[in-house]
Amino acid sequence: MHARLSTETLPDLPPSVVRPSYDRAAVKTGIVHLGIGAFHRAHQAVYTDAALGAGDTRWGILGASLRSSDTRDALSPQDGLYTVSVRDGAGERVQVVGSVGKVLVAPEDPEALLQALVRPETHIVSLTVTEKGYCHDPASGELDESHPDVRHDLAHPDKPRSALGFIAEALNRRRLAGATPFTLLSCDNLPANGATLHRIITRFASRRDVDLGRFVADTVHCPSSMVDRIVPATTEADRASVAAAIGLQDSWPIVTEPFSQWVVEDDFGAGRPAWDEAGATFVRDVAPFELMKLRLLNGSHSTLAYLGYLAGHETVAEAMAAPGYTSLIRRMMDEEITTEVPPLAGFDLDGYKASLIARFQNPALRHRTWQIAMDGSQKLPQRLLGTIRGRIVRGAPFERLALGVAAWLRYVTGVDDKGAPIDVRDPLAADLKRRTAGMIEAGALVESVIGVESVFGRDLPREPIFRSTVERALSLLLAEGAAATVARLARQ
Ligand code: CS2
Repeated sequence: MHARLSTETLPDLPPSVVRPSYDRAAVKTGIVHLGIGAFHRAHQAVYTDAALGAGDTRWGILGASLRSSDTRDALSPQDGLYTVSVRDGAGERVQVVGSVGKVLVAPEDPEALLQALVRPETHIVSLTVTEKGYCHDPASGELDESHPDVRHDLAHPDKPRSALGFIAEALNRRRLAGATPFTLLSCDNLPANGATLHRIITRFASRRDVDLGRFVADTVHCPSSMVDRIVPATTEADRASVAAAIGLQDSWPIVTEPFSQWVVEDDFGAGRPAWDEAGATFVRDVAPFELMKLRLLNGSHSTLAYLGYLAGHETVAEAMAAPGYTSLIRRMMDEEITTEVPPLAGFDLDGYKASLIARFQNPALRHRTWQIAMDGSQKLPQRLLGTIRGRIVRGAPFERLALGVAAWLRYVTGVDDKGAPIDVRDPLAADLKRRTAGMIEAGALVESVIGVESVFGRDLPREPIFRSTVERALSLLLAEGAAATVARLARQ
């Protein structure tokens, strides 16, 4: 049995393992991060670790979980230290990251998190709370005022549950104390994530109090950012291999790919770390990068997840190796998505698409299709449906994109191609189950599911070409299964 990774055992790491080069005891907490999951720990925390290493010690991270205690339970005995194992077919690079200090569990003690948010040294509040954490309507991008957490947090402002409730209460306390607000940095895969967060939090705050609403609207900076790194959930096998690599036990290491990208709108009200020195790109307008990434990477990812899962492929790399899948994705990108991605001067789009294919094929990552399939109702609008809208306006075909949508529809019926039940995780799972119960015919299924306005809006159900193309794809999936449908499309 190995000793546990911690400040005390840090010197015992083998020399090949990269570790914090700075004095962690001298680091101040400048960032509170809401939603401290694997993605944050493989991405922003790594950039921040490098910025701390460059000498600016104002930017330590205090992490907060809005739901469960497992990250805190794993990291506290390790003084916040954890391992990042970067893997591809060529090998592994291992790093111990030190930018995260304390982790709070919001439901255990909401007041402790509020106090951390109110401290004047907290200059940035960043978020990875996933799409559903914004309590919004994915099709319109507006606050969902009927959301149970929104209602709860408006009724109990000092005992919030949602990210919005914590942020609004903290901003209110700062406002009443005459202090400046913090910058709010969304790192979730939402289109125009900064502007979207600004709109939602302003609406939420003005529902609490008109003056607070005005304060938020006028003074809070919400830069947009495009985040990219593939980070599968950690497995027991990962824990064992990381322990072997570092000679210490780490309860929650992170496994990820070599690729990492962060494009951030340079609009911080109260300073920021030198994340650019660690490889982040600061730009005036993130929108073209965001659209490119959401549509090409995430659109393909979701399509692979549903078509892969239905056919029995456990991981993305496994699906990519099955007949027709790689060709389907490549042609979907080239023939149906590229026209709907804004041009970026001097950017090598072909190289980008080729690198996506290679990343999906990374044999060293076990990225489960089931993991990506989660929360489809929150993901489809920005990943596939916006692209389809563009194709419809152009009068151009979108068979493969429609197959992605049909595969989601097939997935949420809750039974796979072999008749086995699917554990569908989605905030709308119960509604989707009701809508699909007992239906076996493509036309009826499409009719019923595209009526979900928060996913499809009001416009798509009225487009005959949308209906008929999704219905055709779904008929094939129902009659032949995902594997045969993908193989058939590859031949066409
Ligand atoms: C994935 C993303 O789970 C998912 O929905 O598509 O988490 C994806 O791996 C990241 O956006 C990559 O940057």
